[in-house]
Amino acid sequence: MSFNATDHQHIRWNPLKGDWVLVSPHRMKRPWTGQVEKLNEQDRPEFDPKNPLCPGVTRPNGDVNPQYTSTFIFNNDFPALLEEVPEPPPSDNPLFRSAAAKGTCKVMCFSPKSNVTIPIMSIEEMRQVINTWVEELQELGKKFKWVQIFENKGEAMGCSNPHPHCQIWASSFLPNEAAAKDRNMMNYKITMGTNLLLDYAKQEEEKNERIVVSNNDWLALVPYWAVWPYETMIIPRTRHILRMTDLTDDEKTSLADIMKKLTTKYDNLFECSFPYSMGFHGAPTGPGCEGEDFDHWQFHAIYFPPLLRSATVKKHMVGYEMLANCQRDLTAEQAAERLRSLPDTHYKRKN
Ligand code: H2U
Repeated sequence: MSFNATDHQHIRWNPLKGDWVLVSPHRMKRPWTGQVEKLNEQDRPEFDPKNPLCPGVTRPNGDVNPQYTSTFIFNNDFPALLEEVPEPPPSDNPLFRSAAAKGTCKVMCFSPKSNVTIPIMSIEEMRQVINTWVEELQELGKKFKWVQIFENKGEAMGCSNPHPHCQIWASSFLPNEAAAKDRNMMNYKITMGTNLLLDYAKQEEEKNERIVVSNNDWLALVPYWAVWPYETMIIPRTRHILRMTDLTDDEKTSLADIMKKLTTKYDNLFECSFPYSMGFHGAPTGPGCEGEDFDHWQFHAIYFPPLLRSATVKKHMVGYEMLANCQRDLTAEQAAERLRSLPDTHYKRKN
């Protein structure tokens, strides 16, 4: 019997994180005895006077939101990172190490309307979101080593508020995910002499097995090493781009376009507002970053959606994943094919 990736289990290497994922496609053939439900999604009102993210509303801390008409950004009222805090003393035992952690946390609303999401926002509205991200990255990047933009969408991802928003956490230290990517992209550059994600984009375009959608500047694909069933990445097609702040005007517009296209496919998969955590990774920032060589970096976006079989059945990262190794049943190629074959028009706009 010869090996076939859609029938035979194997492990796949994630060169960005430097770890393996177990792929067990034969399990897709097992009968499913659990429930498969459709979500009864309620249409949300455009404005909710009790929602602390809406325009004109008084937040629990007493601050009144402006009557904003596009994006709105404010300091998180419950920040995980503060700027002015005492530093821990030097560790005197390798088993009990700690280090200083300073930073700031912001919340950013994408729109004044509570009932919109990225797939149903216009390109112009998304462009404004990207412009605000760039402004924040420029500002916070002067001071902090890492600026993490992330969107938690949907209750399944623990999102506390349905109003379209993201968070921005800037830190004085390189978080684990960023540090692993930095290390692995640097090692690749040293060994191969080229940029990991630029090489990867070229290969993916040639193979054309895992691409979901693309445009002039970007590829949205299920990475070869995906862990979550419908995990995707958005990567530049051919240009070497260190950070979101380096995008041209055209690239910002095409980024808005590809984000809208990808999230439309996501919503169409189970005809629900598809939950996910997503965010952007680019070269580290902070004082002195201009003098450092970050050529091994390439700007990209990552989407981690939890859903597996329906609008309500999600994949749980438990048991073997927590104790041994991440594992998936559906192959990355099957997930890409499934997403690719979905309509480009949002299911709510069908008629
Ligand atoms: P999610 O993105 O996970 O839903 O979190 C929303 C954030 O908004 C959360 O970090 C902040 C919470 O602290 N928030 C405020 O800063 N002020 C509020 O009045 C409501 C929520």
